[in-house]
Amino acid sequence: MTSPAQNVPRTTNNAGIPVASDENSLTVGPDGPILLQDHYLIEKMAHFNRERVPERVVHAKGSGAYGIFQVTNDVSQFTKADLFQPGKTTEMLARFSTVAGEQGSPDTWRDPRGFALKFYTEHGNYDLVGNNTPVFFVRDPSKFQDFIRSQKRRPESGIRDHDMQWDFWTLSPESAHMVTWLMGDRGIPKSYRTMNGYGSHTYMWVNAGGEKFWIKYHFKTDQGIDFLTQEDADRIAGEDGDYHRRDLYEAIEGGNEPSWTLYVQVMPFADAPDYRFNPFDLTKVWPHGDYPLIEVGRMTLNKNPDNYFVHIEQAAFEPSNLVPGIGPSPDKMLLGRLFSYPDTHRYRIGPNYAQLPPNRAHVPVHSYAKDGPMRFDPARTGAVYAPNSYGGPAADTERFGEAAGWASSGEMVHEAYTLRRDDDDWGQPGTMVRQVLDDAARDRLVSNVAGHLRDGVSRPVLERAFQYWRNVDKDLGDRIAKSVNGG
Ligand code: HDE
Repeated sequence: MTSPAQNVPRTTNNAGIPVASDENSLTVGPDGPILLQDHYLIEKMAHFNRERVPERVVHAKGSGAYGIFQVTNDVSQFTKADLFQPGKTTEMLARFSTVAGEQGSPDTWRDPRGFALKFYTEHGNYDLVGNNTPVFFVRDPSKFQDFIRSQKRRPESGIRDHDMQWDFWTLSPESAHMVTWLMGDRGIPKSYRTMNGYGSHTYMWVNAGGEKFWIKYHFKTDQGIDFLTQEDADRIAGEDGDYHRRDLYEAIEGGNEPSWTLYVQVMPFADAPDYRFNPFDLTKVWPHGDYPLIEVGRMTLNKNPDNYFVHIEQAAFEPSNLVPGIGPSPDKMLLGRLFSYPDTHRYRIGPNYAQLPPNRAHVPVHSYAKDGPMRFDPARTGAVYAPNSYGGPAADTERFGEAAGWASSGEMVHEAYTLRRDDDDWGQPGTMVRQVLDDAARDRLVSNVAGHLRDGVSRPVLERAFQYWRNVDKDLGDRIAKSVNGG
């Protein structure tokens, strides 16, 4: 038996009771059987077996930090949300992630990146759960699960498969805009610090007078956009799987605090019905010529979490956390997400997830929820039901109707959005290829797509993929086909 080390606390079990050994279990004689009454050994084994919560079904690998959001411009004419009022500073949490990879997957795989934000406002938590792309692959929540399965692993082998990916994409032309982003430079950011973030969906803002606007969020990196080539990303994936996580952590640790400037595009409420394409379709961007960027403020990440699991793994973002002055739009994807996120948190973390440090509001919570697994904030004392005559909280009836904010009517149908004049799937990605990308970026796009297609995509999916790209841009499609066919 060694004598206890000096100047360190004595190990205890989880109940705070000092334990007799850090290294040896309790046995009958040094060689003898282990005794069931070694409750410390049993506690260690049992707790270890329960050390994980299920990883996120998408966006499993991530990194995050705390920070602040400071308003730099007066947008109070568009929203009454307290975090966007002039002079305001609000504490916040950000989590960036890849999408398809698991917790241990390399940071530099080609993938969209999550850009999830939680603002601890005076009216509770406002979550803006976006990506580093302003658009998405599908426009109906019913296609999301199928889409994700096509990007993940084959059922029989557990191996990722480009054939599945292109099969789904080429059968879903609405994906073309997002796939053009994904296969271009933005598909592998150099670091989380050098990518933009987008709310992606259209949201509704409401000002103090009750006037409504449609808006889109753009967080532009103040570090400047930067990307990795496919070759560099492949090499780094082998050398340092945590390349982006390390970069973010070390930058903040070294006082090099990354920041993003927030802009919004604002569409007058009345413009939506007659706009030339559906302004709620998540596969489309709003041209800046129609709706220019308006500066709102700056977010700065200045504090690493002191425990990754507690603050980042257990962080629970939910698009349904909308505060007064901000509401959903009729975007079907957004409406689907309003259900999905709290549902996944209840399963993944537990029904009392909102009490955990990253998720708890920074203002008093007057909810009538009580009890349940792992409850540690006592439920309210006094009345635990409403209505009551004993001073329990009462709803803010002035908010009645605000959350919806728009009207709709019609038969119940399983149908896609009604098409408008410019509602085609190929126009915007084509414009991006021809007018936004320069020659070098176009060359990399051809090379990235051709490399991806060469890796396990079979005919006829391959032929469909060539046509898909010809639909985006004839010349681009021809170049991709030539490169893959070795012509
Ligand atoms: Fe998500 N998504 N998603 N998503 N998503 C999740 O929530 C889902 C979508 C995004 O750092 C899950 O906590 C559905 C669009 C981010 O913790 C899950 C649909 C955008 C994160 C879920 C979408 C996103 C998630 C997995 C289609 C960008 C990570 C675990 C209707 C605008 C947040 C979890 C973090 C995570 C569902 C589409 C962004 C399963 C059903 C579009 C950044 O609930």
